[in-house]
Amino acid sequence: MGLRSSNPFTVIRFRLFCPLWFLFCLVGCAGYPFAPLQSHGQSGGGKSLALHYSKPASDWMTQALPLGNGKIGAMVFGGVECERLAVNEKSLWAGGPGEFEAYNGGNLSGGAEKIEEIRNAIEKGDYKKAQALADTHLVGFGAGFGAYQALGDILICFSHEKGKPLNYRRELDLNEAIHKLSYDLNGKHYERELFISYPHNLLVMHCVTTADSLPELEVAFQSPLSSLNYRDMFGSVFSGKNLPSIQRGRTLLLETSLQKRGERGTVASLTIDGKINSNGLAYQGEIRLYCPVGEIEIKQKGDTPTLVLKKGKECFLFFTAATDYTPISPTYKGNDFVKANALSMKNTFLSYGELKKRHLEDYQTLFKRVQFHLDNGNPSYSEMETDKRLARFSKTNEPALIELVYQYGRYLLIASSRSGALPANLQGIWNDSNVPPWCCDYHININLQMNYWMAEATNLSECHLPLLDYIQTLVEPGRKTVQNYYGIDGWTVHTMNNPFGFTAPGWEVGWGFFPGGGGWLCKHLYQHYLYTGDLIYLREKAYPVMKEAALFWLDYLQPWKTGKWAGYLVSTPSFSPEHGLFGAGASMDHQIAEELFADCIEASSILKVDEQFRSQLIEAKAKILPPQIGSWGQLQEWMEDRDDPKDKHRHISHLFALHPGRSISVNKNPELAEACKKSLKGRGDGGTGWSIAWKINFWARLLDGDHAWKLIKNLFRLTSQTEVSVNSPGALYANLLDAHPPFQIDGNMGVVSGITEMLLQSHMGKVHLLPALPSQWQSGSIKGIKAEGGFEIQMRWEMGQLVESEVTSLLGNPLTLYYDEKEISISTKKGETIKTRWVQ
Ligand code: FUC
Repeated sequence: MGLRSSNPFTVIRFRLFCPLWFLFCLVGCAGYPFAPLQSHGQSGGGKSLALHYSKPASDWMTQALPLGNGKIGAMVFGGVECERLAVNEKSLWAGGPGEFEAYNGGNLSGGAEKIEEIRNAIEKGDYKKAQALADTHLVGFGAGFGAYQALGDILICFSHEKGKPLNYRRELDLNEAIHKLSYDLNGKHYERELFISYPHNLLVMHCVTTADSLPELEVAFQSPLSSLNYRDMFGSVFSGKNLPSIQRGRTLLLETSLQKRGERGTVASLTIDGKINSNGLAYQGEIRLYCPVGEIEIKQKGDTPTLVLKKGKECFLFFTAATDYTPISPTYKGNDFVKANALSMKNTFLSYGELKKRHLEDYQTLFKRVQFHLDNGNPSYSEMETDKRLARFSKTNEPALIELVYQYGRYLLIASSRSGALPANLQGIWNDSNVPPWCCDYHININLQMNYWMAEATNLSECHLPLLDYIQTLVEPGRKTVQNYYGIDGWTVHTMNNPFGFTAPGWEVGWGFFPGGGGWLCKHLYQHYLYTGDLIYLREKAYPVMKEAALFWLDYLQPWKTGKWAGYLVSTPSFSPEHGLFGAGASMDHQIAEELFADCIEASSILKVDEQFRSQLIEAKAKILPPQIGSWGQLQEWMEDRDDPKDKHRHISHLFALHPGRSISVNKNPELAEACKKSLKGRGDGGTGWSIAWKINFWARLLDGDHAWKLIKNLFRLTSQTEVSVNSPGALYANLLDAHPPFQIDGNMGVVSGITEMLLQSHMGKVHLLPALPSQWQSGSIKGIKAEGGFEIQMRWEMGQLVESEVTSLLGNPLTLYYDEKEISISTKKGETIKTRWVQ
């Protein structure tokens, strides 16, 4: 332990748990009144972190509010007469081997035999021939791709006496992950609380009133699982097939019982079960209603069995659901969902207080790790309805709304990505359709990765695990795919993926051809190690998968034979994601391969394994065609200088090396960073939700906070456009969900990553504090974000200047702190906190 003091800043270091008197001495010796960092506002701690509205939602996508525990999701409408809870179970997927007997992850045979011919045609410049061959041989077979399915709606209808509800408020409290609703009617007060507990795997709702009793209420379940679920994606390949429709969800009624934990009361259940007809995936959901005082009757209302509560003073509603899906090939079935539900339902015998307490402990352990406060001199309007705040943002630049959207992104990741379930899909976990946009799948040419960019940096490493586990399940099908299409070893996954191991290219080259998916996903595996330092994980889980992805690229890259690039390793065939052209040398492929090789070289040295393989990677890496600067100073998207300066395409794949990659940076290779800037300027400041979010990350990496802020302003606009469009500008809905449009959750997660990158970057081996602080954010503080190497950071800035920072070393790694051209390098001990005063 020591104290070093140097101008123009002061570093104070101490071990956690060191005696207080010693701390005082250190602070005193340094001669600075070292005020403890404060979070100033309430982000992560106070009441204002809530979305709230004065009327019920009337639209699923734009107004209802999301709750989830990673497995079960619900969109809450908050109706006074009828509450609608649109519920989801994350593994409820149509498609897979159960739907299409010959299903094999989409692989169409023949590619491997043709790959040489395709490569030769490309090298000779015969793109027409190459494309024609690819259209037949490098496409996947979409039958059995399936789609994520909506489970249904729990409808809770109250027979209120006539009257106008007053003081209505529905709110999603991010500090508690609880939906709260209250209103008055004829002088009586009514309240509902709703949450979805991860530890209990249970949706829990509590209704209470100051009236003598609740109005009679009816609970029923409606499911869309009765229509044709078969998705004819983009009208291609399998139109006209006559697949059977889904079986109607069967609803069973269980007997009411009179006991709950020895208390008086009535309990009744509705069980919904069925099979998706197309693939036989079995599902079951159970609603349980409990009232300590009152009666519950079961009625058949037409087709619909209904629970009716009479004279209840308060009531509790519980829901859980599961399917027989498992992530294991070849059947992807076998989960004992009935048993799983029975176990979850046992938790209904806990008291409401106990359920809520455990839920809060679990959620807040994750959520409250980060506190964020901004001050730009403008007031906060947290008492104003959320959509109104958003509508005014262009004028108010309201800092508290930025904090809210930031913490909402973290909330959404916690709600949609927890261990033991699939990763967050295009809509996280929420979906109201059986033919959702893009099948609500896993898109691996940007979207899935963007969902997780912020996981480690915003201290939600646990929420990263569903993705990391999922990547493991892609290796085996991904091996078959690369053998099948390219005749080589290793593994990869292309543009679109479902939970049944669809790793083949999509069924049209124009969007489906992208061999870089596997290599890109490996960034996440390695990143988890960089933040956690978990060597066992690196050795046993991450590195073997990274190595096999690198094997794929070692064979896939080809020595170019002709012209000025002769001798370089080039990706062929290649296709810059969703932008083309079908040919050779899409820069993104090269950057993915180069970074994967770099990560494998680093990882194998850390693990002290594979020396020979490492040399092979070092040699190959040096030969990969490096990024090129084109005629208008741009970073070329392809090996040929084809970029159009007027092109506004939403994918900016050729800047991968800038973000999420690390091989281009302002300090390391400024000329390439400058070229990235040109490319970005060309693409403009618009784009779909995720595209804007990516641009925020890019500008942060270019250390231009003011430009990043411009993009934030472009995203923080209120929209209600729900139709699918790749040309409409992205924005936010009234419920702050990101509008691609339509709703796509990547933009919510991507903006959190972007804001974090503006405040902290650590991908270049240094902990760079406030690398891209916009002039708008004059003062503020952030606490609990993390840097590579295992550091937890807290800092405060005023008048655009970093005032002080506290870095806690979690792993005892050496630390280099960097701010405004000042650098401090020190060794650290595990648990030690380094306080630095940056302003005299
Ligand atoms: C990619 C994007 C689209 C959309 C889809 C889900 O293909 O090009 O804009 O986000 O994923």
